[in-house]
Amino acid sequence: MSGPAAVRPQPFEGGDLATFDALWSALAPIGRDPHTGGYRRIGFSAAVRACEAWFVAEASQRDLVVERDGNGNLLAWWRPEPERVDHGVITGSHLDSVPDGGAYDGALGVASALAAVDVLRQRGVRPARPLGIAVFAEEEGSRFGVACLGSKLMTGAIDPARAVVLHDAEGARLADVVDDGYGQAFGAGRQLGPSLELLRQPIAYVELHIEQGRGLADLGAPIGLASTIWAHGRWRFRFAGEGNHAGTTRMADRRDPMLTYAMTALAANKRARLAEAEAGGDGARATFGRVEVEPNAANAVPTAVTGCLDARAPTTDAVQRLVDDIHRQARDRAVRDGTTLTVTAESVTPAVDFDPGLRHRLAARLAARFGDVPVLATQAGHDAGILATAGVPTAMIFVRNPTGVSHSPAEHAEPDDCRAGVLALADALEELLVR
Ligand code: HGY
Ligand code: MN
Ligand code: MN
Repeated sequence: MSGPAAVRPQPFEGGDLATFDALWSALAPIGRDPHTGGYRRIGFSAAVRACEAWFVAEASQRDLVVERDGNGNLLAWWRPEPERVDHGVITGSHLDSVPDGGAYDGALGVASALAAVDVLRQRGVRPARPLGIAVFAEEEGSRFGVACLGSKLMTGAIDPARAVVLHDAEGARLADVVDDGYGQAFGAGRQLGPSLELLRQPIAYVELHIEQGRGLADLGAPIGLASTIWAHGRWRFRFAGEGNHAGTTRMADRRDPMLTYAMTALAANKRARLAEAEAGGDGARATFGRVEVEPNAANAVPTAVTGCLDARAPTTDAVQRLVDDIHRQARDRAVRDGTTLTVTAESVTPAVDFDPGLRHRLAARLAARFGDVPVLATQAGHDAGILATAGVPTAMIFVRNPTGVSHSPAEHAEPDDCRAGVLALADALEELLVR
């Protein structure tokens, strides 16, 4: 990571903050839990539909033409030359959140894209090519378990036949969601499946996102550019044993899957810490963040425990080695506990290197306003990674997150840094649109 020259972004030029602040204050209340302050914009839910309605209204107010595909993805076009519809530039992000997530993850990129259109118009920029603002569906994979489901369906990175039968915790399948009326919103008559033609051979995709880490805060920089996304994925570890009475079953007679799960969670944490120590701080991540217990009764030894392992590492091979090591230790422990183990890969995303030529071009453009912009790797997955893997030249602009906290109600970005992000995105888009 290189450090920036101490350059303060010029004040929000041309027009005041009203445009970004108005966008943000209209979006912020949607899907926010009054008790926790976190967001419950779960994929394809009423809260996400309300966010999409906000987006469509704001896009329409800006005379952007809104299109949908059959996967729940949205695209709002600014076409200064109506007959010029291809080889445009795409920006945007996602509006769904993890349960009790933060306000900025995804939403900041969508609101900043709309505000960047306002800045470009205030500058009098007349793009030589179309600009599309994308809103990708179910990026968090919080409902159907597959991260970046909308962009993976668009790019063909997941088989629609597998996706359509994915089900949520209540047993509803994606097909049911499409059929329950949401389908009309999917784009009348369009099917789930590859829809990259909707982007019309873009020359670039540039996604602005709050940084999910402290890199920029430690460097004292308001914005940065992304170099790579670590490989990451989710594996379902299902431990099965023998359900029984918590009181009358002797400890020696138990086949308790909770024990095997607990030892596996400890082993996963230890293995990732070891990799982290060996790599001087950035070697691996292993998290069991979601656990389902059957029958989940206080006075019953569980019949089964299913834990979802989120594993991440700089390379695809390193993630596979990490998961294999954890799987082997879990299997050995299951033998000792008399339990059985089934491991299923739910969502796997390879490591991504963003387009260096595009990054250098944008860094040169941003230097005028921000000086030397830091370049950071990220351990968080993004739709930008899916588009990059599909061959679209892709870049990401990060906005400083003072605490680095994300996927939490405490996620935050300072208004000045959000404005800097809008200016950076407008500069980047202008660089790509005017020729
Ligand atoms: O989970 C992630 O890495 C991203 O925030 N969806
Ligand atoms: Mn995100
Ligand atoms: Mn996220």
